[in-house]
Amino acid sequence: MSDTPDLPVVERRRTDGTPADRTIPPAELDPLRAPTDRPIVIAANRLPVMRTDDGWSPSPGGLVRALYPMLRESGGTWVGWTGDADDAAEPFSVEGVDLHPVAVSAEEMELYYEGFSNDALWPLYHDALRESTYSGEQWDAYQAVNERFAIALANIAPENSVVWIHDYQLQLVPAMLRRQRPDLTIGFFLHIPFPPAELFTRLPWRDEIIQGLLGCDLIGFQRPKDAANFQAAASQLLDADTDPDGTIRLDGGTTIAGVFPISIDVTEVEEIAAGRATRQRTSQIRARLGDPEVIMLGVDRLDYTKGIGLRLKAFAQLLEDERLDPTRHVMVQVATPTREAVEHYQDERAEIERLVGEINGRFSRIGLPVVHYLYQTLPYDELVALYRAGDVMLVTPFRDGMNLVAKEYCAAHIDGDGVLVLSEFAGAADELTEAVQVNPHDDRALQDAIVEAVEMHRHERRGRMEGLRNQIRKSDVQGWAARFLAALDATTPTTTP
Ligand code: ADQ
Repeated sequence: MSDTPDLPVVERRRTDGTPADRTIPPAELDPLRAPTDRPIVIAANRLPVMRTDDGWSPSPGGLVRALYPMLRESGGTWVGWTGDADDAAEPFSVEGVDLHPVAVSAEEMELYYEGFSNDALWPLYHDALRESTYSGEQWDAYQAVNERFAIALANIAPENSVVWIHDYQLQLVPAMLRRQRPDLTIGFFLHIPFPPAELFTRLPWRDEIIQGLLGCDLIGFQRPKDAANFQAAASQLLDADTDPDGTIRLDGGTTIAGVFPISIDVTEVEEIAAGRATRQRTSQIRARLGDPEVIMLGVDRLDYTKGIGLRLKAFAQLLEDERLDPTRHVMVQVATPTREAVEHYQDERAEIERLVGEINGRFSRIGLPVVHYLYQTLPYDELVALYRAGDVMLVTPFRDGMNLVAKEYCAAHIDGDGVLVLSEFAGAADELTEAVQVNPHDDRALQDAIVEAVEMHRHERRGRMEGLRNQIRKSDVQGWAARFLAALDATTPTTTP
């Protein structure tokens, strides 16, 4: 776990982005200690562990690394699904943290997870980039699984403990839990955007979702705009009272909508990046790519929100127009397999693979493809070596809650070089203002941004990267978790809605 000496004051912000008056002094936010004396219980769709040959081990990733030590210290528990259908495992413990599995059947996996969560909510919450499927059967499964999580939490959360629920799969749990356990302090963090009311109101079960979330004392969002959208929906749909400081009042209950932009484990990435094995691997990657002048890099889950196809088209157009040269400029696109059972994802993969084939067919030379495409999940140290090898990182989502890849790239560039091209529609754009920011819907602007990044003078590149790295160092994932939990601890439990 990383140390964060300059941990900022808690970011309980107003919905317009300015800090609210209720702040937690930095002294209370030691990231090595749990920021509350009360036991912490986390609920997320997935448990933070993976099956290995010897049993279970903690999953990789900054979020798990940030929360695990806090849970261990507070004697807390993590409630979630193992990821396997019909897996009714008994509670167990991994590295001192109690884990409480919630069973999800194969049918529920299809209806609650692939269906309602990933084929109704996910596209709707991302600017309705794809048509959502609204099905009563999927909604019933979503309610049933949320109820199961709420019952599990009600049974295991110690009296007056702090419960922190994560993400769009579990939005009904707060109110369901509040009804059973008014003694608990309940928080929720939404990792993805909250849509504007014009879009959100399309959802047939819009009132139920807002009521579900208003069971919380504190809801954390990535960006001020997400918190403002939620407040607007609560006011418009349920006639809730809302204050500019994020307070929402309804039926005697009070919920705060706050802004807590998530981050990464900066120290971990820097340590991997500085290792000798990574340096060697970075040189090897460059050599394998034919020692090009500029390596452009994309790293994403293969999701239609991430703008991968658009980026490939921009690259192809630049080659076509001879603004880029296939003998000097190459692109590496790593795409993690994800949600492969959902049709929109199958279509997206087919389109990306068609584009890669088309571009390579046209511009590659024997033994030297111009686009190197990996449809694989890579080990983290390999990813960091790739980040280091990347001269220009292309992060061009149409809409993204935050985008951790943008932050990981900057943290990995301990050499102080490299250029980040970043979509204005990623949450990270609020903080990473030294990136070359672009509207990815504007194809010419995207092409110009890529050329600007490729041709940027070394002095400017280094100046911008310094700014980006300073920004990221100011707020890592440990600080994020500590700020959220401290703010949650400071709230007063609401009354039953
Ligand atoms: P995601 O949509 O999954 O997360 P992102 O924030 O970019 O998006 O995180 C992806 C993570 O996966 C990164 O940590 C990255 O290292 C890893 N990854 C990507 N491709 C990989 C590959 N090929 N091999 C191995 N690892 C890979 C959701 C929201 C985001 C929000 C996060 C956290 O959609 O907007 O930033 O949650 O809140």
